Amino acid sequence: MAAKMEPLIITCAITGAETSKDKQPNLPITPAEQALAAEEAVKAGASVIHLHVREDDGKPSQRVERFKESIDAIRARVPEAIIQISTGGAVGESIENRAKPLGLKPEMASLNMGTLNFGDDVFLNHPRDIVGLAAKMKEYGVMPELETYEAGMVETSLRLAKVGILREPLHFQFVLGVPGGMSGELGNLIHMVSLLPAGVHWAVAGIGRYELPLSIHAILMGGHVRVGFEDNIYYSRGVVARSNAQLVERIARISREAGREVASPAQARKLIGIQ
Ligand code: KMH
Ligand code: ZN
Repeated sequence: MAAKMEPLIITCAITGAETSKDKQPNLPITPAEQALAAEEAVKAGASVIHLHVREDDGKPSQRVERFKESIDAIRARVPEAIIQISTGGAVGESIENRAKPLGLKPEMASLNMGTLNFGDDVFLNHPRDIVGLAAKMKEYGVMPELETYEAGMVETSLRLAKVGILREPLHFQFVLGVPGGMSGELGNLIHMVSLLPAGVHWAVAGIGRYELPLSIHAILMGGHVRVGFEDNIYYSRGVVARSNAQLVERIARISREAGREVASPAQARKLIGIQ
């Protein structure tokens, strides 16, 4: 690798709202399972845990008490992890419920920067709600991660940042490969990155088969990486992954082999600007 790059921040999206146990039997659902998955992921090299919660029957939930249970369980096992709660929830969740867990004042939360078709559904993010969530995050001292599924959402983010709506420094997550958003072809990632002012941090979450190639490109391009069962349940074609940690461990290994260190949670806090 040519220039020395900053350490790689690996985020692990351990559960998500769409993945089911029938397709991925190792999906962590309960707070205890999520805590174990988070601990294993952090040991394997993750520093950020992107967190959705489920009820015991597997239904996606935005219940504050459930988030608190999971956060407490994760903290007990792996206090150093950066916990990033989802304000996206599941498609169709009310904006009120999506916002409520921000009251727990996590270090980070996702902030979805626009509306898109999401498979057969519509993932609605009204401009008024984006601004409302951003304001709450500022008020509670929560660092937003800007979830951007196509290039217009990157431009929207920069426009909102210019008028002071977003807490800075900006931290982008390019989510590529959702049917309805931009695909995970390399040209799309390159275009997204080209829109950013110098020095702005970005990561990529490649959905399904895009996860591994986009992660490898991000490692080489100086970006950061998200993996996990929310985005991809396979280790390789047709082979279901054993654990979230298995996916993290591969990324950490590839990064180190390519000469790029993997960030500890403390290093990630500094890079993201939450410390
Ligand atoms: N479940 C997706 C509809 C986020 O966490 O903020 C949205 C999502 C994004 O997962
Ligand atoms: Zn999510």
